[in-house]
Amino acid sequence: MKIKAPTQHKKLIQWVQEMARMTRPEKIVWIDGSEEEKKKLEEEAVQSGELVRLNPKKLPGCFYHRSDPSDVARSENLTYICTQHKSDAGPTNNWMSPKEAYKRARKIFSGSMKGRTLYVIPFSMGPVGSSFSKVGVEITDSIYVVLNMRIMTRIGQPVLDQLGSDGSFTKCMHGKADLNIGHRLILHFPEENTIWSVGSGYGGNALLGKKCLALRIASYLGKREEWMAEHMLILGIEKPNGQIQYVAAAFPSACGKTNLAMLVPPEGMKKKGYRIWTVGDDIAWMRIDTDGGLWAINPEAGFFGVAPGTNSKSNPNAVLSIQKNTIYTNVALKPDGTVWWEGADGEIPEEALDWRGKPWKPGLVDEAGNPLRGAHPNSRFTAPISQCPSISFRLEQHHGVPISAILFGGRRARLAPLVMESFDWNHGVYLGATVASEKTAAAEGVVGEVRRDPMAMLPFCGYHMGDYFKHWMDMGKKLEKQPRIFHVNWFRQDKDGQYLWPGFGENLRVLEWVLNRCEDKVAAVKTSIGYLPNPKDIDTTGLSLPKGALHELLSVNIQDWRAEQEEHEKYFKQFGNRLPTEMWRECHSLKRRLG
Ligand code: GTP
Ligand code: SPV
Ligand code: MN
Repeated sequence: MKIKAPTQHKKLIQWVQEMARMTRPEKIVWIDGSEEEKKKLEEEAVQSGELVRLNPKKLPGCFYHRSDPSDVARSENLTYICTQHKSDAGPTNNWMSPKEAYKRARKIFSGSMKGRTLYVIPFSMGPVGSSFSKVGVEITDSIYVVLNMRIMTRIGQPVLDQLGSDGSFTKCMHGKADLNIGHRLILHFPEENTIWSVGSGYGGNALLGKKCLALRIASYLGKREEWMAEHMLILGIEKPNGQIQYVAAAFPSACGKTNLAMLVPPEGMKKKGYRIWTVGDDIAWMRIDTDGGLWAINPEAGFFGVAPGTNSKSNPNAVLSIQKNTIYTNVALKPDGTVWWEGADGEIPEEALDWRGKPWKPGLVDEAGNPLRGAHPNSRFTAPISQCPSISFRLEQHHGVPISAILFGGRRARLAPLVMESFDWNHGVYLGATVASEKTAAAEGVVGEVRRDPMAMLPFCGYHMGDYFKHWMDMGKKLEKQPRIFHVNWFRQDKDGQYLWPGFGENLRVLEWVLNRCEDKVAAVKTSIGYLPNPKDIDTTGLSLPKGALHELLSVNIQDWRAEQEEHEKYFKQFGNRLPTEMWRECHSLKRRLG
């Protein structure tokens, strides 16, 4: 197929031709990123039923999409790292040889775009032209993907201009094929800077700039080029004295990054003078600058956030961000052309269409007697970060923001205290490496199961996890000004299964302690697992915690931690001699401290 292309980049044109030969589309469209193009695509998707236009008075510029019921979360068991040597993918990734991977995917891709349009989306992760940024080009046959990429990344002609005639880019090949789970593969070729994803239309499987490029491929590049690609939110905390300090935090999927990134300070802390600036809610790219400190950008331009539980109380800034120009996926659709999900503002609708398109009303149950949900638990909104009231004025700065503290955390009903500080960088890396969390709906599988999720990167690290830990240790050595590392847990429960900590905006109370520690303003209690706060140093003014809750939140049960340490040891064994010795040292020191 001869193609007309708005670029002189020979390799790019050749690649598009090659992919078109394989998939046989009816036509090829280069995405320029213009408003007219957006309107046209929206119109076409509404005509075909791929999108529903929502009530233009109540939700202007908003659209609704349902993905296939078997395609509503990341498919981790169909996600592969395809390196020449199996050992380079490590024990925590699925591996396939590049040869086998291309062969299998080519079979599915072959002729799969017949009668469809092939879109070419040039995109930049990070501000166009920043030395931090990376360019990708995604090919897709999904308008939904184009419109989502338009929100989530910077796309179109400026990116092609930046690429010039021979700039390097990540080849991101995506096709829906027949959306059959048996014909689904999400393949990464870090050694060839290439991604092939076929058979899924769901976010993390199909918006290839996000997890595939910005984490799996980028983590590999980061190791090679001495920087870090992490599953982290970034937020600025403006203190009463007007100074803003930036914190990056890694929590597993659906464990509170979006919420923390745009939290609203509780009344008392607002009065004290605290204010929050949102830089990013999911991904951080970090590098060491000439000042010897760690600097971060958010490579994304939008939020792909969890809808259920989002309301004006839990996350007012998210609610304000999604009133216009937002794509809603797999939530419930109300008769008035607006949307609803479990835990949304307002009344529960008397009737709606659920995330599968079936008539729904409150009180329906499935065969097992469980309540039927209107929205899928992993239903999402896609909204431009520019619509967030707390957006940081430094978002577009090519330099990023300096990071003072790094937080790790997961969902732990027991064991992990509300907050603790590591003894030093290496111990902090250990806290990150041993993060465990109860599984959420963001990935297919059994919800609630506890699994280890090192640095919240288990599904996203593009190479051997042991080498990844080593990279963290090495970065620590190179940093003259190391951020302090902390571990937090907003999800500890009492005997009756009630959360002990109110969470959400109140988490700023914990962040205040974190910043005070960074500035050596408060002392801490040295325990066998790390530095814990003196209860009096967590500001609980205006908070009505159940009696004894703070004490319990900050308690360390030595018996339980001994058992936990044994689990760490077992977990680490799988990494063999690629686990850095420093990590074993941390593990054994913990054992010694626990006595
Ligand atoms: P991904 O987009 O999947 O990476 O997830 P995320 O880490 O951004 O998760 P998000 O902030 O969307 O939170 C997901 C769920 O956690 C929602 O149901 C929230 O209501 C809940 N949640 C967030 N913060 C807190 C908290 O501080 N306490 C409690 N109890 N729940 C929280
Ligand atoms: C996550 O699962 O961590 C997400 C959503 O942020 S997805 O883009 O599907 O990966
Ligand atoms: Mn995520």
